[in-house]
Amino acid sequence: MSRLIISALLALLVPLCGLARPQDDKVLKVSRTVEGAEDIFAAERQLWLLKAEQSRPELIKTRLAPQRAVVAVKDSAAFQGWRYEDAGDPGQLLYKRSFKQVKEITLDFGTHVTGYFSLHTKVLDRTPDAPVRIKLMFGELPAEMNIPLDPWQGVMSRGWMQDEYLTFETLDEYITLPRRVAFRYVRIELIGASPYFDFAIDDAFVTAVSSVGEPAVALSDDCPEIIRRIESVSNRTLHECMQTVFEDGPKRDHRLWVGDLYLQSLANRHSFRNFELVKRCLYLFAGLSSRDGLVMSNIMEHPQPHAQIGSLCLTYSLLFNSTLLEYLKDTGDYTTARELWKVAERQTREALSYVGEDWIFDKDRKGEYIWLFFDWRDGLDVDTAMQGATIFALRQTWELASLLGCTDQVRDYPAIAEKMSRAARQKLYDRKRGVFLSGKDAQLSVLSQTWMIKAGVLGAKEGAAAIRNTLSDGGAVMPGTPYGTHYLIDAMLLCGLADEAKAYLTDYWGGMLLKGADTFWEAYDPLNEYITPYGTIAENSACHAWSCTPTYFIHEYPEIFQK
Ligand code: RAM
Repeated sequence: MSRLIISALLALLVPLCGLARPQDDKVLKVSRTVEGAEDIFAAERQLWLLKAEQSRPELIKTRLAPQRAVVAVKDSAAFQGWRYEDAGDPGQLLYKRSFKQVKEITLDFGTHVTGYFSLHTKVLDRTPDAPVRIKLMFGELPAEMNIPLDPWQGVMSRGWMQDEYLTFETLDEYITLPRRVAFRYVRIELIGASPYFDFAIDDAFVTAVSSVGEPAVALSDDCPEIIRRIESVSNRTLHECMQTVFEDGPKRDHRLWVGDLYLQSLANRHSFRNFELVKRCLYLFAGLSSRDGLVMSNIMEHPQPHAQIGSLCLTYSLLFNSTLLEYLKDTGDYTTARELWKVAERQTREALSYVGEDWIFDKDRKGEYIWLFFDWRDGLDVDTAMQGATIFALRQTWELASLLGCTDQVRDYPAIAEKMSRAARQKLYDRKRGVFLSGKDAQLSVLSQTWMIKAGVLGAKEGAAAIRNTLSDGGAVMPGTPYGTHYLIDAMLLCGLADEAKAYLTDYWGGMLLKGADTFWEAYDPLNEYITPYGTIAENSACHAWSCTPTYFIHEYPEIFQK
């Protein structure tokens, strides 16, 4: 199929799904040519990468067995149309039987696991005279396991799907799949075996990996049950994403993103408290920043740590500063914060280069596209949110400088933040409606309000009104992911909307629980189960870093959530 036809199909598909496509032309156009530019951190890079390496954790390995065998049931009342029913004990249904008779079986590990899958074969009768081939399909959710994958509808690689063929040249031994998989269910199908001998699959397990074990923080005894369950699933989500970096998702994309890291570091404070891993990630971002000093949006670790070429996202670069600030508050590690201060200062300086004489952030100021990510919701206008995010970054960077005693380097930040706030109120705030609007079409969105509240442009009273006015307006653009929803809860709490924040969090994340979540999802809209930024729900990640933050809210505000 030609690229043109694929694009046309996607253009039709995406509005139905309600989320924008992450790998569309805009994102790929972000690449800037800075090869010729002076490498401003040339003197420090290697040391930063060495420090990152020194903080690399050993993974904890745990052997886990499947809990039961299951059968798939197509059911329009189930989440995304599929559910599993209990079929019995794998010991009876699989390990003791000829696999030539079993032919196909699905095993359920009872919860989300990330690791290396092994199985053992045993000759039951006569001599193996030919290789055996099986197909494995790993999945996080029932629908992903059961909807047809081909012809492929996804906008990202078909390679992310966790289906694999295994060929046994010899039997009576263990074989381990080299690929790390993230799943709850695995389907094993017989593809080919010789008629002249028989065999069984008489053991199956996963060697689960994570850099953390159990959470180090407990809930109060009288904490409501629903909050307890939400906290536990949030912690499981974070546990699975905490590998040798904070990954965004162990199924997809297996990598470190700045925006995800910021939220993970907040949740980590109240769960696993592994600050060494946060430190490693900060040094990786610093060491792998562009030659002109910008923090790249994401980093892959293998074969050696490297940033995704050209993938720059200014909203994420700025969150490097907030992550560093929170890290310093959590650890008191002034050495790291002092070393990385110059990286932080470089990010806000970049944002300021987009601020016009009218003190408004202008994404078109340099005549080239910049990626400003706030959520995957299709059609979201980000102009006003970016004004807020810039002011927030200036204030956070000022706070960092104050702690480090180097405010002289950013002396003008408080005044600029004030001027930008005043300009925002004059130009972007609709006083009559009591809300911020965004872009040429004066779009009303939740995220415009939340970022203005985070920036301190709206105080508690006006902020609370802006949130209520927006949520009660049926036409407002809502976040389509737990990432955007995190900032809504955050803003509600900043404005004193404690009851609303608790109700919203319980409803949103509790809604995923009701639909069967063992870990929280990358994309979720209570009104649309099929929401996806990727053209197919099969490509969504069902254990996604940025959805783990209820654990942060629940512990950061115990008097609100744990009573
Ligand atoms: C997706 C990933 C990741 C996120 C980026 C912006 O590709 O889910 O978590 O940070 O988008």
